[in-house]
Amino acid sequence: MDPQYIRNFSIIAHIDHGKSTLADRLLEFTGALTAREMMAQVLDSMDLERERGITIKAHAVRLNYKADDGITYQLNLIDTPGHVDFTYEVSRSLQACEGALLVVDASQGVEAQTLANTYLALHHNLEIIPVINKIDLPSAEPERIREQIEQLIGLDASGAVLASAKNGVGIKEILEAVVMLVPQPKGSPDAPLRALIFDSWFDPYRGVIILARIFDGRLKMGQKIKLMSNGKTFEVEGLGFQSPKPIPCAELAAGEAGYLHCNIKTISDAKIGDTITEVANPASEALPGFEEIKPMVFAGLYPIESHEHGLLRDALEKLRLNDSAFNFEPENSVALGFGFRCGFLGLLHLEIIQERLEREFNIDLITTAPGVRYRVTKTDGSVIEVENPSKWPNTQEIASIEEPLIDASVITREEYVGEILKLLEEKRGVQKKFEHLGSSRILLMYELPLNEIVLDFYDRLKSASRGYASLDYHLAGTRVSPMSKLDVLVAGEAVDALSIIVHRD
Ligand SMILES: Nc1nc2c(ncn2[C@@H]2O[C@H](COP(=O)(O)OP(=O)(O)OP(=O)(O)O)[C@@H](O)[C@H]2O)c(=O)[nH]1
Ligand SMILES: [Mg+2]
Repeated sequence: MDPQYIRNFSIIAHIDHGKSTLADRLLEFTGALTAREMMAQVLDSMDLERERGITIKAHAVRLNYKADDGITYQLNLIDTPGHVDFTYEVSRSLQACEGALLVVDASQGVEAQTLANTYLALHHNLEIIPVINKIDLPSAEPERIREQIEQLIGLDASGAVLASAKNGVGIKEILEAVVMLVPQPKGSPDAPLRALIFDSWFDPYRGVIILARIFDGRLKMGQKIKLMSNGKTFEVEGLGFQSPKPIPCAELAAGEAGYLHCNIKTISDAKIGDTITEVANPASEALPGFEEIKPMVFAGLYPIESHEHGLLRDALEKLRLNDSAFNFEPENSVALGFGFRCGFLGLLHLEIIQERLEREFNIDLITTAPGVRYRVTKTDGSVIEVENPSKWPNTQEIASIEEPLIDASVITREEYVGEILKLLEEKRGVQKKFEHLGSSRILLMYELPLNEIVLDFYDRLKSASRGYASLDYHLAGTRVSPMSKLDVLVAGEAVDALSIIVHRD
């Protein structure tokens, strides 16, 4: 299709502000799904997503929309997760788009991830269209939220669409805004092929399935393609787009997004962020990829029944195929036997993997206390990274220890600030900013050790604020701290599985 008639956009928001529900309405309105096929948050296809009502993975779909100008546009929409653990999904999705719908709950207003995701979108130079959602709620204050968006984010919200994703209000206005305001994709269908891999997963029958955004050139059935990071070549065996059912097509051209498979057997060959080009007419330069994501939180997973160790390894390998953010290596413990040390993006990610193992693979698990990765400089000058208390060096061998830090922002109401400040101080936080946001809301920015938020921080924050606090954070370097291994003795003997790393204080 002529790029002039293509619009690529993401839906971003704080958790639960209604992204997936809005996606439902857009699918329905454009006729991608009939009322009979429709169910709530239809793009959240994983069982766990449906049960918990949260989005974990980003989902891309193509819609056709006949606009008021009489032209039918191709809209490629990506619904994204709102939880901070999955920010990398948002950031990848944004790189495949020229615009973003910024959904803000009309009663809750701007929250921590609203800000974080807006900054991500601005960083990618996207056109941002504010949508004030849930105006059907009795507590909705759309005009106040409009002011908030202007003051806090600095976006012009005079044209913000007032919507109720639940009741289907404002849907046409949103689609018109997308068509009018989101820029058409740049890039030329006649240039050498460059397609960005922004997601991939493993299908037992077809091998790796890739989701790609075509920036230049054309991707065709039967074409010989090359992955620019490793030079490996493949032949395109399947090509199409999701609508949301997979619909095969013969060609994807510059500006479009879709899926392809080409008999890739190992998921690590189709790296997310890599550029696909054509063997016959290769591009000279790869597209800027993504920052590699690294696990931040580590815990040991052990089967309760020791004979299930092999089963657990198989299950972890399967999960890893579709979740490159997660890693594991074997470890053993005197107390718990054979298990795995696993790395996660955060606590929700840990919880989800654990639940999937128990539910999809039927393995009962023991999980050790989550911890973080430290950089230890030894007295002999060597530097090691330690995320496992059982690998902690002897005190005499340690010269210094660096622990990972995060920059955290908390948005809350004035009346809870006292309690929250107490909590942040107790967690060894250093205040960076204390800002009144108007209408008795406060933004707190703190530098905190990552180690301090992996145990009970969320629960404590929730009870300190009665649920009226939102948190966002990202890694922000390290600092030297007197950390120490704490052993727990049972009947006079140290139990390795109970050891944790703590601050000396
Ligand atoms: N009253 C009302 N409720 C809504 C509206 N839109 C969404 N909701 C409800 O808000 C809750 C969260 O909606 P989702 O669409 O799952 O929100 P989300 O932003 O996709 O959430 P995450 O993907 O977890 O970040 C659900 O219970 C929806 O039914 C609306 O316009 N009005
Ligand atoms: Mg969602």
